[in-house]
Amino acid sequence: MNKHIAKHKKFAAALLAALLALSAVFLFPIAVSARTNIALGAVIDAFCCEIDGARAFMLVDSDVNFETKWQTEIVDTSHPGEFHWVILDFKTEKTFDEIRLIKASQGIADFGRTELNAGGFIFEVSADKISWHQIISETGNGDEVYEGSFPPVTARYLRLVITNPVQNGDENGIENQAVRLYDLKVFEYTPAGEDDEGLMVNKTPQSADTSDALLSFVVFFAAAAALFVAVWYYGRKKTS
Ligand SMILES: [Ca+2]
Repeated sequence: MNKHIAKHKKFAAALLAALLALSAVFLFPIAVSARTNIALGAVIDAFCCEIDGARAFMLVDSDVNFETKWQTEIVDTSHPGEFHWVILDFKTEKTFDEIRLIKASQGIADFGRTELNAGGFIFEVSADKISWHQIISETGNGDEVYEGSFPPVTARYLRLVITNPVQNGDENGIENQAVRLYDLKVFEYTPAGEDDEGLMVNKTPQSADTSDALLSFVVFFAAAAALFVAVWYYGRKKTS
């Protein structure tokens, strides 16, 4: 066999393997992000507090570019000493196991201002809005996008309590600062092995996640095309 052809065959096989590996890396987040965000269909049942133009419901509107946020007063004189909180009502019992919270520094108006990111917060679930069961409790959390997973829970109501609205605030909430949160996603539990079926039947709008997935696709194909052209050009130069 021609030495050049054999060499190219080997190279093509290696390239194919590399592309497959890249596909796995880029396609995996797409499969994950296609999970149903039940916060999108939920309503804000009650809250404390909000300001004009940054209402509590804007926390769960799933706006693609993180332009809308839930913001509270800096000093809340109407509720002295009280933490800020929101209650989501899924309207029926839902089973979920993951939460994603987009904090201030990821939003359009507060972009990069990490000092405004909530450092302390609690998530609780309830069937009746009377007795609450804590599923997440964070203090001193420095994430710009917080992702929390937990064993699947089934509940109709989810309460988010902000114990420290900023990075350097008082964990007891005494030093009352403004809450600034752009988005909250709650992912419905998908039993293992049913992912593919879930993808097929999931018709819930997933605006932000779908655009992320699309971007991943575009980046992947651009990178693959660039790599292919570079290899082709290199091979051509070598054989000529
Ligand atoms: Ca929003």
